[in-house]
Amino acid sequence: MKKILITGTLGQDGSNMSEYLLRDKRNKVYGMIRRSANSNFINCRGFLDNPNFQLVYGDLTDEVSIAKLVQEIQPDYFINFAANSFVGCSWDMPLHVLDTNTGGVIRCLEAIKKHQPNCRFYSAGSSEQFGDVDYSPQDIKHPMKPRSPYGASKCAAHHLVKVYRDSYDMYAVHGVLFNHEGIRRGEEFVTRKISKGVARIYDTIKSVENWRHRHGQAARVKPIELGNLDAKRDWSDSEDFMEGVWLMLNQDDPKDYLLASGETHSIREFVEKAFDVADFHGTWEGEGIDEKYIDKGGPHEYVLVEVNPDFYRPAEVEVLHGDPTAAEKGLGWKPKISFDDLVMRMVEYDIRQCLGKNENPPYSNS
Ligand code: F7E
Repeated sequence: MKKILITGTLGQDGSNMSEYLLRDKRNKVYGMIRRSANSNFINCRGFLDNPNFQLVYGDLTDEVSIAKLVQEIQPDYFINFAANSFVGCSWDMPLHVLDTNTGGVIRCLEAIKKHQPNCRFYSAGSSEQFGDVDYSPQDIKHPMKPRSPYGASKCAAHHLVKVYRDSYDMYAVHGVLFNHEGIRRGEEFVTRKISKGVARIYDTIKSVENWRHRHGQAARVKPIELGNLDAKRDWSDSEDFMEGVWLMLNQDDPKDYLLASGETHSIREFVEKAFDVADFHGTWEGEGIDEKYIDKGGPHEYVLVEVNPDFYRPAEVEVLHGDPTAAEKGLGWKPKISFDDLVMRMVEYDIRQCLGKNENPPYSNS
């Protein structure tokens, strides 16, 4: 049996990776979680009782816990998805971001070096490393020009993985992953904020409209408040990336790759697609902080989105657009889920949740 230690198990990537690996009965997955008074297990409900899955406690900021896990489990693979991953708040707690995202990687590498040197290590990198980009699409050789404490922490982790690989002959890779989303995504990230907002508005308008038909009144809609609508991101479905990460861990020789869809779309486009799925069709009106997305198609006019400068960042990464051809050639990896399908899947799932279906977010990629 292959023993795989995964951190960040409760999050989108950790839960998707656990589920991806548990489909092979020869894998035993140890999912690391931090001790918390109110952990949210919703992403893991589908596999918590799988006999090949075991929850273990640890914390990236506590080297004792990381070393103990590696010593006791003797994993064949160590996949580090835990991070302080929200770019927006990385200016508010830069030291914690650095301690978790960079110090945490050193703690993992040190534990492996000391207790299980044959273990293969995956470090989760980010397109935020490229930051203020020089050219598009970006490839793995693009210079690191981070624009946030988060981006800087991932750049440092990238360098450290290479240093340990070269210095100690370890199998350690750092995958540079562009934005990846899905129905397990946290609500602080813009895609899930939009898909949940669309579902909430859909639910409000549709339920009131049934009533309204009798009374002729409009629903009271709270618009989705967003920051920079012009930023562009290269979005994929997280489930697609799990295969790419696993392939990166199973090369003959360790090599870093970039995973991306190869397309870029603005926040504005994501908003339009998401509302299309719910059959609302707005138009953009106004400029800057006065810009709004308004649906005038029905008997009532609804403001669906408005700008709130509180969501602007101190420094923005304006455009990210990845070139996945190296991963296709070197790993035989290609994304399967299109941008349109990703948006549709997220909005439809969130609408079902609003309608009271209360299903666990399923893992569907096969
Ligand atoms: O922002 C803009 C915001 O927070 C995307 C993480 O997984 O991907 C993610 O980082 C864009 C930015 O993701 C809102 O200014 C506008 O330009 O969804 P996000 P991110 O910062 O790209 C990378 C690859 C990672 O590694 C990270 O861990 O959307 N934006 N209005 C907004 N963003 C948020 N969150 N909320 C807004 O209201």
